[in-house]
Amino acid sequence: MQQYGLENIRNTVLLSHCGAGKTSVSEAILLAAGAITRLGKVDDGTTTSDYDPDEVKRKISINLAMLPCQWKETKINLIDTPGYSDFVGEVKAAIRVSEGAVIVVCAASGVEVGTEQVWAYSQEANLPRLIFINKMDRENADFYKTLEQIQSKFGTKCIPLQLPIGAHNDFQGIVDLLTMKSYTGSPLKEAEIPSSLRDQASSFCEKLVEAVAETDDRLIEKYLDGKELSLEELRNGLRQGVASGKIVPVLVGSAIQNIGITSLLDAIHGYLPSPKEQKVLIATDSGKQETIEPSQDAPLAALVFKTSADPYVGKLTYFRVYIGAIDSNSQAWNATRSGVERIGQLFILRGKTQEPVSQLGAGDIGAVAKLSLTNTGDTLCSQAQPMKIVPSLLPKPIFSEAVYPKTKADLDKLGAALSRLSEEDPTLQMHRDADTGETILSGLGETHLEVAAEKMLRKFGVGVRLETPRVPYKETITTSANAEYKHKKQTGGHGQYGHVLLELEPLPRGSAPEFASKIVGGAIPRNYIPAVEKGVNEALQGGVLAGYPVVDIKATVYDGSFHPVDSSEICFKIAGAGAFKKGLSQGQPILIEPIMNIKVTIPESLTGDIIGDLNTKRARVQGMNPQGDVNVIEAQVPLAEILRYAIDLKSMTQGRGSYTVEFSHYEETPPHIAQKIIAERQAEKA
Ligand SMILES: Nc1nc2c(ncn2[C@@H]2O[C@H](COP(=O)(O)OP(=O)(O)OP(=O)(O)O)[C@@H](O)[C@H]2O)c(=O)[nH]1
Ligand SMILES: [Mg+2]
Repeated sequence: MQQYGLENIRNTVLLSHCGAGKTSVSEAILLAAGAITRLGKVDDGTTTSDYDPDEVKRKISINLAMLPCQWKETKINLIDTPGYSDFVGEVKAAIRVSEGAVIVVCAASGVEVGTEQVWAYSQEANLPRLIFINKMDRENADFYKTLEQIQSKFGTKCIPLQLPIGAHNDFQGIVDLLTMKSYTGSPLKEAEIPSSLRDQASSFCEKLVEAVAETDDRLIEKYLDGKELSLEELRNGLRQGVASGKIVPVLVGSAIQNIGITSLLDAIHGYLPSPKEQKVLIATDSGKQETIEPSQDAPLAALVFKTSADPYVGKLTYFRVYIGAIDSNSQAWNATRSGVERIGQLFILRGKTQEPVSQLGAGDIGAVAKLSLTNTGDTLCSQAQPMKIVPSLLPKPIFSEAVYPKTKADLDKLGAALSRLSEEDPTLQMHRDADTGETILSGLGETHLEVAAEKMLRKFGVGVRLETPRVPYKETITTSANAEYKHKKQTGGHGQYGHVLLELEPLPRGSAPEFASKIVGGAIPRNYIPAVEKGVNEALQGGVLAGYPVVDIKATVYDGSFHPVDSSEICFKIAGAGAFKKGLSQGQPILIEPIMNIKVTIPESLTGDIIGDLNTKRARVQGMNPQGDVNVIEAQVPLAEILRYAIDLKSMTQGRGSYTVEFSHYEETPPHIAQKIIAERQAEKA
């Protein structure tokens, strides 16, 4: 097995809007580098990357996939990611462990919402990047129009390294602007630059040389003196320009026709940085972050960035080594959980293929099965020199559905399956809603949860139905009321007797229920008062309107009577509950509903539409904060109106919007809406 030095590795993430061709590009790269012998196709479900049955079925990527290959003396750990926004957790994890990115743009669709999003993520992560304009063979493919969009969105630092020769059916190859050589055919062969492209190529070449010269004082001096820069100077300058983010080279090709793939490999190898050039970001004990130098000859530090739950192998842990090396059949210290972890056989993954290795060194990425203690985000290191590498920040769940098991057997396995699922995908969370009794699964969108449900069936054999969660309505009163209830029964010998007078008062929203006794002079003997309270507490569980829990209320027992023989605790409990229910009916009861604070981030130009829609959802808009070309709208809105907001917002903004939501308080449900809810509940009960 070959070990790679830090400078001979490129951890490279493929990013794009969904469907721009990341997976197809990755497959073409693996073939070009000799890692596979047959080119798989997304549409046939035969790619190395999209091997998961959910991916094959939907013809989209859902999980990040490791796709290592060797190019020249360098190991390229290509990471394919999903473009669909529900799976952004995978994208963020892949970005975290990469030093460079290739952003794939479709030559026919140009810059799309997802392109802007992944650009922003790689910007946030300070990730040096290349752009690959793919699908030049497609009808409507337009290199120059796409380039113009790229430059107007992301700046003129995005500068072509190549020009396409022909397009659509007639896409033949590329002109390399650094060498001013042209390559056509598959595999590419050197050819003359077509005469029709010569002027164009010279002018783009000049722009490229100027951009490269500007990255370095020595180069710009030479350039301004009118001296020619050597190819080596240009390549070094370009490499530095990419590393510092001053230049983003634009390449072009077609994954399906295998054009431009080897020059993309050359560019990843030649211009993207290696792990040696990326500092390691660690969290200090005081909660701050600092960076340290990567190194091969120091005690181990590796970050776990993904866990997958496999029904056969069990838990599979993906990690990237930053410092030192990790060995098969060894031990490591989990600094995040302060415990020793036994490390079994190490693997290199290529899609679903696992290749055993005895050691993985700094900069490299691998996997290990059946760790007991370790979760995504943890650092494995040496106990003598513990440290915590900063993991990727995960997006918070925004879309929830209630999970109902299909059968009794499914119910028994549900809890375990859900917890393994959220272990595998930390952007999935689950909890039990104590008010509605439902098990709630939350994630990043509808597709995310659908895929989770399918996975649950396929991997753990648990069948579930997903439904829109119930709203935890509550009931309360609006005026004080006095109520009396006498429980009296004479049956044969021993009778039953309990008699309670209660005063009910509304309390401010969010109060805990209160109970008090003002009994003096023994109208009810003291030992029966707790029984009255028990009765009240039971009656609190379901109100008189629609059986929702009763809140924000104080009950005071102030009078009553008893019978020396027939009274008992149970009689006073019944009387307490009876008086409470009567009092509720008399206290002008209302339904109250949860109100949420919502923060919606959208492109400025859509502000009117989004506010208009929020108004139809009974929202109160509380503020707007324009930030650049986006607007952040803050509002309060009833939970009942935004149960499917993730879907609404996606369609209103074509995926450009995002939001966060949190509980604020309870408020009265408007009467005409309350009537409907009450009628529905009654129908349900009947
Ligand atoms: N004509 C043409 N079609 C392509 C090319 N590259 C990809 N496609 C097609 O575009 C579609 C999407 O390709 P994928 O490789 O799955 O794109 P992706 O970016 O991985 O998609 P997600 O994983 O869903 O984000 C498939 O039907 C591919 O066959 C190309 O160079 N030319
Ligand atoms: Mg894909």
